[in-house]
Formats: sequence, C-alpha cells, structure tokens
Amino acid sequence: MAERARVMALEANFCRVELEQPGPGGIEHLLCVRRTRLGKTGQQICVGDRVQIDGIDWPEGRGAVAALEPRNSLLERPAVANCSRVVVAVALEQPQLDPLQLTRFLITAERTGVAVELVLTKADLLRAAERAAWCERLQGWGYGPLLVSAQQGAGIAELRQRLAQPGIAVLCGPSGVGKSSLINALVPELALRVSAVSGRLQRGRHTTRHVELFPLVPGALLADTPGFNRPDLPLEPGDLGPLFPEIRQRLVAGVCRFKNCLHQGDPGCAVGSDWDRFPIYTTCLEAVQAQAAREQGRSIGSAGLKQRGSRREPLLDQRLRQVSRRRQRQSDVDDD
Ligand SMILES: Nc1nc2c(ncn2[C@@H]2O[C@H](COP(=O)(O)OP(=O)(O)OP(=O)(O)O)[C@@H](O)[C@H]2O)c(=O)[nH]1
Ligand SMILES: [Mg+2]
Ligand SMILES: [Zn+2]
Repeated sequence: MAERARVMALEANFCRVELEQPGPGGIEHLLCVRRTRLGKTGQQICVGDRVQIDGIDWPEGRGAVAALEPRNSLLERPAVANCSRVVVAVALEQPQLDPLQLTRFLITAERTGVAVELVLTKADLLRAAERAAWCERLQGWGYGPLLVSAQQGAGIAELRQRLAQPGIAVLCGPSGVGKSSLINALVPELALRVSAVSGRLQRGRHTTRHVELFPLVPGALLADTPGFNRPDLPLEPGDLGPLFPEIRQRLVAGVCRFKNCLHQGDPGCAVGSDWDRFPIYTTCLEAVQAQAAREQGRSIGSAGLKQRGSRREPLLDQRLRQVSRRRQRQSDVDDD
C-alpha cells in the first residue's frame, strides 16, 4: 500500500521524504529513488511536493516515489512546491542592496500567488538613519520590510513569529545575504554551513547548494535555498503589471483607458509614472518585451507562422505549471 509523504530534499538520484504517518518502529523519513519525471504528465518532483511512496523496505528506510499529488502553488526558481509564503531576503550591505535585483526576486515571489514578505538582513552594517530610509522606500513599494541581524539577534523573534504558521515558508534571495545564517539564528541545532562574502562587490559564494525543508515549529516548515543573482521575468509583457503592488493598488482606484494598457505613463493610464519603481518597472517591461520578441522570432524560425501563439498558456496553468527542464537545470547551476 502506498504511503503519503512530503519531499524534504532532493539529492543526486534520491529524494528524502517525511512520512505523513510514521511507519513501523516510528520511522519518519525514507530515502526514495528519484525518477526525474513522473507518469504521463511528465511532472518533475520538487521539494515541498506531496507524494505517494510504494515499494517500501522498512528496515532499510528506502522506497520509491509512485505518484505526485496536485500542487497548491509553485515557486519556479528556487523550485519549491506548495509554499504558503515566500520570504525574499536581501542584505542592506555586503552585498549592497540592488533595487532592480530585489524587484526581480519580488516578481518571482509574486508569481506564486501566495503571501510575499521582505526581510532586510545585516541591519548591523548600516546606521539607523540609512536603515530607516530603506524601510520608508520599500514601504512605498507595498511591502512591510522586517529588519534583521543574524549576528546581533535583532528582529529574529519577530521573524520567528511571522514564520511560525502552518505550511511552508521559503527563504530566497541573492547569495551571501545571510539566509542560512538566519535559519541558524531561528533553529541553532541545524548548524547550517555559511561562508563569508568575497571580492570587491562582496558577493556570496554559493554556499547552500540544494533546497531543503527544515521544521521550525510543529506544522511550520522553512526552506533554505541556494542564492543566485538574476531571477527570470515572466514571458508575457501583460503579466508584469499585476506583480507590482503599486500598480495593483492604483488599479483599485482607477481604470486605464485601453484594455491591454502596459502602464507606460501615457494619457488615459490610471497608473501614471509618479511612483518610485516606475523606471524599474519600465526596465523590466523592456526586458520582457525583448525576450518575447526573441521567442517569437525563434518559434517563427523553427515552426513557421501557423504555429504563432500556440505557446500561450492560461494564467492559472502558468502559475501551477511544472518546472521546465531548463529551469530545473538552471537552478542547480551558478549563474554569475
Ligand atoms: N554583519 C553581518 N553579517 C552577517 C549577518 N548574517 C550573515 N552574515 C554573514 O554573511 C555571510 C554569508 O552568510 P550565509 O548565511 O552563508 O548567506 P546565504 O544567503 O545563505 O548564502 P548562499 O548559501 O550562498 O545563498 C557570512 O559570512 C555570515 O556570517 C548579519 O546579520 N550581519
Ligand atoms: Mg546559504
Ligand atoms: Zn495603464
């Protein structure tokens, strides 16, 4: 009979799962064969997935993943399924906070459709006035940033309170911002590996190599993830706007004159251009448009005109779609 379990970590050809009901002798974890793709749908297994395990060898603690249950949400990169909140972590210093990079992380987080939180790390490295200026600026973006210092313990109790809720919280952000250090501050027994930033730009050294779930309090899981520097953007220009809280908020109050408005500050646009992230939004929009034009050129080149448009997916499917093989590969690789 199959047992239900949660994927806690993916390692080479295996995945480590936690059983929903402990097995004989109180066994809670099994090491399972990891088929890269499952069944007819060809879905890939992600950390956070609910799976069914069969062929269990209890004395050896081994089994095989037989089926993948439907997902509630999917963070594409780092790939984590069924998360109920995404915590974007960026450092105030070492490495310096880059608003465009932070925006790309926030966009990836917003695409999941679950709650998004923003944590500013290494608060000990900036003076109070500079910290306050960042907080005020990011509040204007629609986020309530939490300032923390893993080194001095500031903000850790509040972070614990925010994360100690049922479900999976994913900590993601650039390398070296102190994600693993934060998890160590929250759960000291884990003693996760951390390492010093290096170079002129004080970049991280990709210390965490795999996504892994850790229990924070009963029922609440926290995912540590490998840092990377450049999250992808959505494929369709029209998908970008709703991922900015400032745009969402302005569209509650007003309606743009044109239905497919890309909010470029034209007359008749209800969003306008008098907001801090407007230039960043524009930069992202141009990148998405350039990427869409390249994709279209490629599909015309390879399949002829009649195939145009066939790549479009409905929004809901896009949100829950499986991680593409390319993305999965990418997330395993450094991108500096
Ligand atoms: N000053 C200061 N340094 C910190 C703080 N938190 C972490 N660090 C340092 O930042 C460096 C990187 O920390 P990590 O926890 O390895 O960073 P990470 O985000 O997990 O990095 P990756 O695993 O590469 O993605 C280490 O040298 C930490 O000691 C902090 O609150 N203040
Ligand atoms: Mg780490
Ligand atoms: Zn508009």
